[in-house]
Amino acid sequence: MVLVLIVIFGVSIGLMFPTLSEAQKGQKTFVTHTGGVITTSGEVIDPVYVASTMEFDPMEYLRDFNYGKVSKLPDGGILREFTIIAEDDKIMEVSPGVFYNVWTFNGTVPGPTIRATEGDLVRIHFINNGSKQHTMHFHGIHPAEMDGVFEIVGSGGGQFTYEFEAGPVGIHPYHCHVMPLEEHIVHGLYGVFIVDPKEKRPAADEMVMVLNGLDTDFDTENNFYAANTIPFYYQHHPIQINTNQLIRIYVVNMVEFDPINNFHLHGNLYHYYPTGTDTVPSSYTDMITLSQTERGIMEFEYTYPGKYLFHAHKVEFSEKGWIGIFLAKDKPGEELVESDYGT
Ligand SMILES: [Cu+2]
Repeated sequence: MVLVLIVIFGVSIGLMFPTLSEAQKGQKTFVTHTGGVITTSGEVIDPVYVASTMEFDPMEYLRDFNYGKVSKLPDGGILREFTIIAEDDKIMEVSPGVFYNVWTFNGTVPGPTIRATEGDLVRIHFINNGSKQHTMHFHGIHPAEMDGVFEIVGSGGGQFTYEFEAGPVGIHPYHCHVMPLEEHIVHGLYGVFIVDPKEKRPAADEMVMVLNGLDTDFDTENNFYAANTIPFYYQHHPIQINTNQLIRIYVVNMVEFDPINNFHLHGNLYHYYPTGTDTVPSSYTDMITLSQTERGIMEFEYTYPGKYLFHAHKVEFSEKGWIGIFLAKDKPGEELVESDYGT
């Protein structure tokens, strides 16, 4: 299995905070061994400056929920229809100068966050435009033939329609389940499926964080780690939040090859609901540890404004990209910059 990987220059993954203009200045153009011409993004991956090649904006993904095409069923129930297309030929700059062959659902890693209410009928029109066999396997409760394991969907336009009732309430991953599974997962064929309770959760600033790893040299060890695919993204582009506002994070660990991952929050503790299936949190903590596909809901509020880190407390992972910053501001609408709080 030969996959395209072009490491163009030493990767800058230091803990630095260059301005956008510095990022742009750092762009370099190279000719690959096959004659292709590639321009890197500079010191920091930033969709503003790499729009031509960047297919994925982690800031947009963070709060992007796909509720599908909604219609009413004859019995009064709700039908939510989604079209998901698998591809396996995209090349993405995942870290400055590192181009990686990503396998995608609807063009991104992770795929779209699919969201429904408990009891809705979910219908997924799945099209495999890839060069390999793929499926969609949802965690949750559904008939055996909708499990996306034995009903293999062929390459080059194969189709399958998954249909099941949304449930149980919570956060569930979906991923391709074709063997070798680790290859199909580590290249990016996964996403998040949220099932809301009929009685909605309290209003909150909601986000999705998929913890993932990138094995860019194919030695079955990850070279990079991230929340939402791009290493260090939310450190270079802090997430703006408000003080005294409920923050709700749907978190899933999809890291392949490593047995555990974790999520540590600075200056605060969170209520944690494993799998999101219970209304009572299991713990009030600043640190959870997750095996692959373990997931849950975190809820917290910041009292004091300022800059707070969140990261894996498996230090290797945070130093290889799984780290970010919340900028908590007192006045909604105000745009904070990191320098307001020092570096
Ligand atoms: Cu697959």
